[in-house]
Amino acid sequence: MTTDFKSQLPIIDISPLLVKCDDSDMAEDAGVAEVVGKLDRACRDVGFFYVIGHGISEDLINKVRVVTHQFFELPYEEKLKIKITPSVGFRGYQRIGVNFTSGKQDMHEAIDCYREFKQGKYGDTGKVLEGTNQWPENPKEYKELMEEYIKQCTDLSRNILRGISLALGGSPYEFEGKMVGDPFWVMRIIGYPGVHVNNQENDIGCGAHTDYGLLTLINQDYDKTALQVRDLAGNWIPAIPIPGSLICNIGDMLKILTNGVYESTLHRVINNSPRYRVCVAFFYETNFDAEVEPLDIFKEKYPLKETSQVVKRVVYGEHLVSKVQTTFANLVEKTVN
Ligand SMILES: O=C(O)CCC(=O)C(=O)O
Repeated sequence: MTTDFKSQLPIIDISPLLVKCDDSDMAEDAGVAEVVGKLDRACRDVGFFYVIGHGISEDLINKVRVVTHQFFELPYEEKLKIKITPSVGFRGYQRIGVNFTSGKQDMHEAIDCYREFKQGKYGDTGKVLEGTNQWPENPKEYKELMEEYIKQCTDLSRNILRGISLALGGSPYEFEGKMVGDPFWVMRIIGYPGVHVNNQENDIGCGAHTDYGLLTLINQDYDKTALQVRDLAGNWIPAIPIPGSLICNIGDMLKILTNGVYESTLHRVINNSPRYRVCVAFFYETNFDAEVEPLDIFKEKYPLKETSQVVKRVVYGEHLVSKVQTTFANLVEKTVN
C-alpha cells in the first residue's frame, strides 16, 4: 500500500465497466474510464474495495448465505457426512480448529471447494487435490445454488480484472493470457461462532494473512462486522458490511503479475458479535500450473517496482498444494472428527 487510508474502504460501482466489458474498445468509454480510475486508486492505496453494480442478484447473494447458515446449524454428525479427507482431494467440511493461519488455530468451521479437473491433468502436484466437491444434501438446493454462484463469481472476477488491466495501462486482456487463460478457483464457505456470553472478545476467527490468488470476492453477513483490514499505520480497519455489495481484494499473484504495482493487504476476522457469522469467500486464481512472474508489459511500464520485495516466480499450484498439506497435516494420519 502506498497511502494511509483512514477508515472506509472505497466503494466502486462497476456497472459501466460490465456494460462494455465485451467490447475491445471499452477503454474509450467515459463510464469505463471513470471506473478504471477508481479501481486504480483502490488497488494502489488499499488493495480492498466494495463492489456494487456487480450484476449478481441480491437474491442469489442472500440465498448463498442463508443456505450456508442452515448447513452450519445442522448437528455435527450431519455435517461430517461431507467431511474433508485426503482421499477426496481435501474437499469438504472441516470442523472448528482444523484450519491454521501462521501456525495458530482459527476459530472457524468451513466447507472447502476447488475447481474440479481431470485426473492426471496436473501430474503429481495436482494429485493431492484430485476429487469432486462434496456438497451437502441438506439443505437440498445447496449444490445447484453454489454452482451457479461460482459461475457468476468467475465471470465477475474476469470482468473486474479487465478493468484492473486497463487501470495498469494495458489492454483489457493482460490477465487472460498464458498464466491466466484457464483460471483455477477456490471457494471457502466459512462459519464463525459468536462470542461467548461472558466474554467481550472472541478468539481470532481467521488470523492475519494476505490472499494468495489474483482476486477475492467476499460475501459476508450484513449484520455483523468481523472482517478487518490493516492500514499502513498498523490499525485494523473494520470492513463494515454494505448490503448488496461484495468486498473485493487483491491477492499475492496479482502483486507478482503487476511487478509489485498493486499489493495484497493483510486482513483478519474476529467475530465479536454474539451471533454466528458466515462468509463465502471466492478466490479467483491463475492457471493451476502457471509459473507466475511479472508480465513483460508491466516490467516495462513500471521498472522501478522490480525490487527484491517482488517475488520473481512462483508455480501457483505447487504453493496451493503445499499450503493444503501443511494445514491438513494431521488428516493424513488420522480421520477428521
Ligand atoms: O470471513 C471473512 O470475511 C474473510 C475470510 C478470509 O479472509 C479468507 O478466507 O481468506
